[in-house]
Formats: sequence, C-alpha cells, structure tokens
Amino acid sequence: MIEYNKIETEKAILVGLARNAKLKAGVSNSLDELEQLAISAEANVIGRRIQVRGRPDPAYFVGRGLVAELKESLKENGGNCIIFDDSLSPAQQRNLEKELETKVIDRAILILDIFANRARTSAARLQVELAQLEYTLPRLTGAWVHFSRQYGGIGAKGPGETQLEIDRRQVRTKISHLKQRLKRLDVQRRTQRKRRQDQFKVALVGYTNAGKSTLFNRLTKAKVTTADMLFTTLDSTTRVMSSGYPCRVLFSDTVGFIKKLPHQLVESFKSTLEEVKLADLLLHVVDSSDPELTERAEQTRQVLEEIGAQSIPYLLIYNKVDLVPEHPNLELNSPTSFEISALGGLGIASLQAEIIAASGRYLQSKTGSKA
Ligand SMILES: Nc1nc2c(ncn2[C@@H]2O[C@H](COP(=O)(O)OP(=O)(O)OP(=O)(O)O)[C@@H](O)[C@H]2O)c(=O)[nH]1
Ligand SMILES: [Mg+2]
Repeated sequence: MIEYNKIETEKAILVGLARNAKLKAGVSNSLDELEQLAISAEANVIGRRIQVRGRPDPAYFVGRGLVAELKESLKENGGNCIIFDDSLSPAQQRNLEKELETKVIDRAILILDIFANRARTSAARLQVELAQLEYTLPRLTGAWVHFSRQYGGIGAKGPGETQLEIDRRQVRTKISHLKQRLKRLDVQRRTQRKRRQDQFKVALVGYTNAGKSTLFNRLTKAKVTTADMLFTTLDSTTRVMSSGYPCRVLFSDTVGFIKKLPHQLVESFKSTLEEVKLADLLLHVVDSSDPELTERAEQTRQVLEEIGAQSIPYLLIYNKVDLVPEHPNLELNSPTSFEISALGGLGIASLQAEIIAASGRYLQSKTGSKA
C-alpha cells in the first residue's frame, strides 16, 4: 500500500468550496459527511473552512489568502493535514503540499484509504489497491511514493532515467499484475454465476449506512456485520432462500455508495458490482431519517447508471421509519415503495410478499419461454 495514504494520527482541517453563498449550506452538510469519513479513517478533525468562490484557483484550488490562513491555523493548532472535499488536480495537490509544508489529501484519497483498511477478502484488497494505484499514477511526484519491491526491483534503473520514471513504470507494472489477478478471480466468479442462472436474483443497493446489511440479515437470517459507520460492507455476500418462495431466490448485500465516489473505485469494483448489474430486482434502500435523503437517493441512481444497472426494476425501500414521523417522498420514476424498519421488523412481511410475487412472475416468464 502507498504510505502517503496512511492518515492514522492526522490532525486535520477540512476545506470545502462553495460556488456561491447560496450553496454554503450544502457544502457544510458535505463537510459533515467528510468529517465522518475522516473519523472512520481515524483522523482527528481540528477545524473546517468553507470558501465562497466562483471557480477553483487553477494552482491552489482555493485563494492564496486562505492558503496563508490555513498555514497559520495548522501552526497554531498543531495540525498536520488538510482534507479537501473536492478532487484536487495533481498540480494543485503538489502546490498545496509545498506551500503548506504538510500533507494534503482529498475526499477520494480518504475514501480509498478507508476501503484499504476495511477490505478483508482478497478480491476486495486487490480491487482497492488497483484503485489506489490508478488514482496515484498521475499524481506521482516521486518524493513520497514507496511501495513494495515485490514487482521488479530498483536495479531496473536504466541510463538517464529519473527516479520518477522508474516509479511510474513500477506502478504501471503493478497495475497490470493486479488486473491479471483480478481477471483470474473473475473467471471463478463467472462459473459461480452460471450456476445461478435459474435463480431469481435480488440485490440490495443504496447509500452507505442506509441499513442494507440489516435488511439483508432480516430477509436471509444471515449474520452480516452491521454498524453505524460508513462502509461497513465492502464485499458482496449472497444467500439463497427457497422456503416460502416459488423458486430459489438469491439475495446479495453489496458495498454502499457515497457522494463523489472515486471513479477509479467504481471501475475496479465493477466485478463485485456485477451482482448488482445481473440482478432481476434491486431493493434501493434509503434512510428515512437522513436529512440528505433526496440527494443521496439521486447519487445512488447515478452510480447505478455508471455501472449500467439503471434499467433494472427496483423497489424503493424507506428504511428506519421508526426514527422519524415522516419523510420526504422521492420521485424516482415512481417505483413501488415500502416503509420498513429493518431493525424492528416493521413492514418486512409486505416487502417479502412483493418479492414472492416478483419471483413468481419471474418463474412464470422462465417456464413460459421454455414451453
Ligand atoms: N433505528 C434504526 N436503525 C437501523 C435500521 N436499520 C439499520 N439501522 C442501523 O443503521 C446502521 C447501519 O446499518 P447497516 O445495515 O450496517 O447499513 P449498510 O447500508 O449495510 O451500511 P454500509 O455497509 O456501511 O454501507 C446500523 O447501526 C443499524 O443498526 C432501522 O430500521 N431503524
Ligand atoms: Mg452493509
């Protein structure tokens, strides 16, 4: 893993940019989420700043005045890290690190770091590492990158080559190794999936912390870890249920989505997210008590689009209704919706009845097409 991603004992200041004063409240909510992400990565947040600015500064993302203030503030409070809510260009990150003499990261790096710490299965580890390297490649400055010498040693240095070129080449070699290993895993997965062709496939999707795993456990009597924390689940878990259903029903619990999910991560998790893409029915789980409900449901739809799963029929599941007397109604092409409490069990029976009916229709279409 790349050392600069390690941010265990960071004392960080969060920085967000609002394009105009009206957007400040939204940016503030986004920084709340960024703070949760920072805490998940075991960093301490010692301050936050929002700058109102029409467009990002090409060299420093924020204005020079704020850069000077941040430098001062880091000194005063013993801070050693700045976390930007938006993606920085490689040049911006470099300039800021030089000017502030401290580590500068962005939301994408933070998310990648959390994924790297949480990944348990070999597939998830490989996927995260690949995403980290893909994200890092254009950002290599040579100064702070040290990765294992596993693939091709330092002795490969040719005449006239700079260290940076060697680093880049080693990263590229490592990327292609990881891709090959993932490909081999994918072949195994494909064989598994073939066996599932006759099953009705239901995948749970939604924003991180919406309660997908809690619902999955309810529906399948599984014991997947659930926690009030972002990205508890990284690997998909599947369970086949048959009792009470007209055919075998395969349920998949999957990784949650988040705002500004790094593209490289979505890309490298594509094989895990195949469970979603190949599903016959999606359960889009939303947290009814979430003040950002509408925006987050929309972000989930966007990721579904990015992985090519936007046309799969879905049920909208308003979860955690025990926490709030009412919630805003989402108008996502008005799919069938359910109000449930995955934790308390409320509304589960009618949701199950709908899944039974849908799997019945699926069975009918299968046998109908065979006849
Ligand atoms: N009050 C209440 N809490 C719930 C309900 N469903 C889930 N939770 C809680 O919400 C938190 C997140 O639940 P998870 O099931 O881990 O959520 P997830 O969507 O799988 O989250 P990630 O895997 O992190 O993306 C946990 O603390 C759950 O106990 C519910 O119906 N009511
Ligand atoms: Mg989960």
